Amino acid sequence: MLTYVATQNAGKLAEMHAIFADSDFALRIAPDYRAVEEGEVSYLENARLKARSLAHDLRAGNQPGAVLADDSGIEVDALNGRPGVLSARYVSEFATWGQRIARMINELREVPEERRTARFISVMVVVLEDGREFHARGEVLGRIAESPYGGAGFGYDPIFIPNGDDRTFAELTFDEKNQRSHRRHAADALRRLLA
Ligand code: ITT
Repeated sequence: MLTYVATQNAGKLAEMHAIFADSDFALRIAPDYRAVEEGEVSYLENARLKARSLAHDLRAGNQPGAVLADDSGIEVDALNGRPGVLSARYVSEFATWGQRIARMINELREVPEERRTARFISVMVVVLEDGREFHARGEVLGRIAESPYGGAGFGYDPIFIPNGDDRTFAELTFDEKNQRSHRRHAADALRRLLA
């Protein structure tokens, strides 16, 4: 099924390509995808906004194809679940990743290891060609490192250590991250739903 991905995040796009590689979804980039104004309420609402916006533009141009969107974030227990839905806007929409990671490490500087628990969440929405929509959620539990490690991945990967490992997501290989990430779990759930 020809499926356009509604994202401007190259890291996400690469992961989604790999995760859906052996599925019925033939993912394509959507060169005309324009970022939408995201809300502050839920991942689902934001993923729907992205998917519906691109689906609308494709239909307006008489282009066939389904649309897939991901909205994701990191929730830190010691920060009462922040930054969550606002993860891309933590510090500010225009901050660098160095600044966001430095702020998070600073916010958690007094927090001992056992209370540095966190989770990554991904909610994916697919809009099929006939307009039907499906969504699924995935999460991965872990904790926030005391300093950044590793050069792979993107975003918060250098400070997220998944449970069962002592390496950050940025120290895992691309394939290792894709086998256990929130995005993998959301994609698997979506595929089960559509099967
Ligand atoms: P699109 O909306 O265009 O897809 P975005 O980067 O704005 O791209 P989100 O609105 O879903 O994406 O924001 C998610 C934020 O959480 C963003 O800052 C990501 O870098 C971060 N994030 C999500 N998944 C991540 C992952 O696997 N590793 C590291 N950071 C991640």
